[in-house]
Amino acid sequence: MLRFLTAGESHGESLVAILEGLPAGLEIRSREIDAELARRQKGAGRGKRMEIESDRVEILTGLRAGRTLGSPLTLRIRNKDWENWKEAMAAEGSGAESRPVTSPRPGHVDLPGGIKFGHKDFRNVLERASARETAARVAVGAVAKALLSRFGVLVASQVLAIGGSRTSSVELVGGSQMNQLEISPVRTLDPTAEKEMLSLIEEASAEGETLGGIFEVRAFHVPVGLGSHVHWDRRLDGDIARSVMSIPGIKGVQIGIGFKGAALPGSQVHDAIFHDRLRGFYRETNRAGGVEGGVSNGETLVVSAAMKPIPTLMKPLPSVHFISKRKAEAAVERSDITAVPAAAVIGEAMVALILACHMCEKFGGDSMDEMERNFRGYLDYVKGL
Ligand code: EPS
Repeated sequence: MLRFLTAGESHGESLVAILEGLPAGLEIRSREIDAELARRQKGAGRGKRMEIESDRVEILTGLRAGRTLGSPLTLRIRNKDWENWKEAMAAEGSGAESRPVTSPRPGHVDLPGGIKFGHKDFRNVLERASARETAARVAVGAVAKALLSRFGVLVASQVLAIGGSRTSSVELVGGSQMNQLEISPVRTLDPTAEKEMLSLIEEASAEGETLGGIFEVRAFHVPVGLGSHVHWDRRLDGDIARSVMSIPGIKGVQIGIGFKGAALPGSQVHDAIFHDRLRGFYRETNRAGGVEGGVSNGETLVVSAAMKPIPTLMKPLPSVHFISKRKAEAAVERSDITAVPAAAVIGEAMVALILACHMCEKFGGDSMDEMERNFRGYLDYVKGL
């Protein structure tokens, strides 16, 4: 079983991730992880923090001569901003009294988290709740992508909407689109929507507002048969929904046409089945988004997610001072105007991790060689059908 944990506070010394369950012999390159970290840092609408950080991974355990040992892989990303927070965030001493946060932000975990954990200073909540943590997820996601690429599985993403601006549907199929997406400041293939999104972000910035949006993650060449229909917690769609929903700010996740399908008759929702000698079983449509009954069906996996606007508003909403109970404006912390392009990259990481998890479960093996043998045997079986 592949599993991971992250640790670290937004303005603490470092973020750390431990990924356990990787087969031995997988080649990992730190520069490939760094490239993914840089993709997460990009995008119009990011705040000043991204100007401070230039995230780099250090691989502390689990790797020898560039290949996994089968032991836990530990990754560290240092926070450059730590220099400015050494006192306030020190593990010991009395510096924690500086920079308190006492008026909870509506939409943020400040208030429920503070009540739950008994904190009177919401900094004790927000330091861990910060989306800074997602840098660690992207680092482990990059390792998951390295594993998937050995089996031909590729994960990509695009932004479909920011604020009220939606792209006209350009189907993401890979190839040269991938470069185009990296160049776009809002990760879109639609130049008209790109302009509109950029001006919405500028307007929001001028008005002290924030913006949400929608992104889509696609995984190409996912083999048929990942996940299972036999029990609720083995379903691929359930795992994907949970992992994408766990990204800060995500309020909805859909697979395939998702919510749209609820209003259509069955004949316009389900994907007719075809077969030919070359392709085996295939579909001409993919409204299911690559999963039927909790099991991948061999078509492209299509997941989209809606992100709410970031709760830190430069023109804050009314709130209440936690101690005095007097009316107060919600706390203002440095933040982003929108982080939808970054969330798309984090979405890729989460989908890659879940797919890697299910690949390890299905094809098992303690080494990459063993896993690849199992995979090839299964593909031969599928081809023979
Ligand atoms: C982020 C780091 C944070 C924020 C943002 C994303 O850094 P700081 O709080 O020091 O500015 O810029 O976090 C949030 C949007 C949030 O809700 O916490 C990052 O590394 O992505």
